[in-house]
Amino acid sequence: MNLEEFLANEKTAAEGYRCGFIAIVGRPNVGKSTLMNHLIGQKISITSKKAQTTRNRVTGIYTDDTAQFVFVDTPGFQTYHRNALNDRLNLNVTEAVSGVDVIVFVVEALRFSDADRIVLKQLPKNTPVMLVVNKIDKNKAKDAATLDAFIAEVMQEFDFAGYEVVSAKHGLRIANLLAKLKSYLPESVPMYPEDMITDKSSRFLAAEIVREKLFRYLGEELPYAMNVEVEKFDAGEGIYHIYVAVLVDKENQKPIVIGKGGEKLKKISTEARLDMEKLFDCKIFLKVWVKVKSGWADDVRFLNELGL
Ligand SMILES: Nc1nc2c(ncn2[C@@H]2O[C@H](COP(=O)(O)OP(=O)(O)OP(=O)(O)O)[C@@H](O)[C@H]2O)c(=O)[nH]1
Ligand SMILES: [Mg+2]
Repeated sequence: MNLEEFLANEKTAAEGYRCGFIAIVGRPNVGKSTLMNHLIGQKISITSKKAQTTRNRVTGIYTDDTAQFVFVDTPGFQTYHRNALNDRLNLNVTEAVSGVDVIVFVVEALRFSDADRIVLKQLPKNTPVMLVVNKIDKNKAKDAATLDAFIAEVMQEFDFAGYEVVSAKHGLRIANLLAKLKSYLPESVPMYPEDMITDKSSRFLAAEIVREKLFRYLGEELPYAMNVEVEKFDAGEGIYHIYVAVLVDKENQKPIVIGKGGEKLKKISTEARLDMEKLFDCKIFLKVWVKVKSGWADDVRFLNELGL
């Protein structure tokens, strides 16, 4: 940083610029990743109809003239099926909430259950928690009295700092939520460059995009038994060459991913390539293939290698 930039930063701090961390937590499938993508205005965290789409913490950064918001999207807290992968996911959540300035606890409108309660129990006592009721676009949530009664009920469950209602998917009331969250951020100069939207590498984002397509185009159970490894990532001038292996647990899962005449795999890789072209803003050469690696979800050493 040169002197001029340093002085400019000093000035913004003096004028009450804010910057801080916000963790987004909640049970699987309430819309945490969709919400983060809309809060930062870019799709960097993958989403799907299936629970437990998010496996890693993903940081999304939103910067405007008055504040920098550093969001941490977390995996949905897993309350059953114990294995090394799920233990790791839960650890990711508890680590992500420690040391943030404010926590966004997401629930689905008109749905509150023990799975939500268990997440609340994991939260630290000394950090403000904002209740965010998502999916207010759903038909039953459109009745104001019903929604108000639901909010009053959930507010009893925890000492929330406040609440907001949103529809992440339709981008409704996102600005209101941002304004409320801003008041919890400490005065500080921005921590990241203003054009930075995530601290994750392009390599990680590429793997996530392929994983999203597996979640979207394969049956109910299979995506959970899979992972994705980027074997080569060449960021060339105007074109990236990306080589991705899909790891399945058993030999008989391989043909399901590949599909008849390779159709399924082709669809997955075409969709992934289009998303990558949008995100990286350049041409993409993408090769995806399937590899068998048994027992990976219970192999702690392998989870470390994958950075999970
Ligand atoms: N109708 C409606 N659907 C939504 C809304 N927000 C998210 N969804 C849908 O809910 C599903 C789950 O969304 P995700 O963002 O993947 O949920 P998540 O909480 O990150 O899920 P995990 O990462 O699996 O814990 C997807 O099908 C979304 O399209 C919303 O505001 N309205
Ligand atoms: Mg998610």
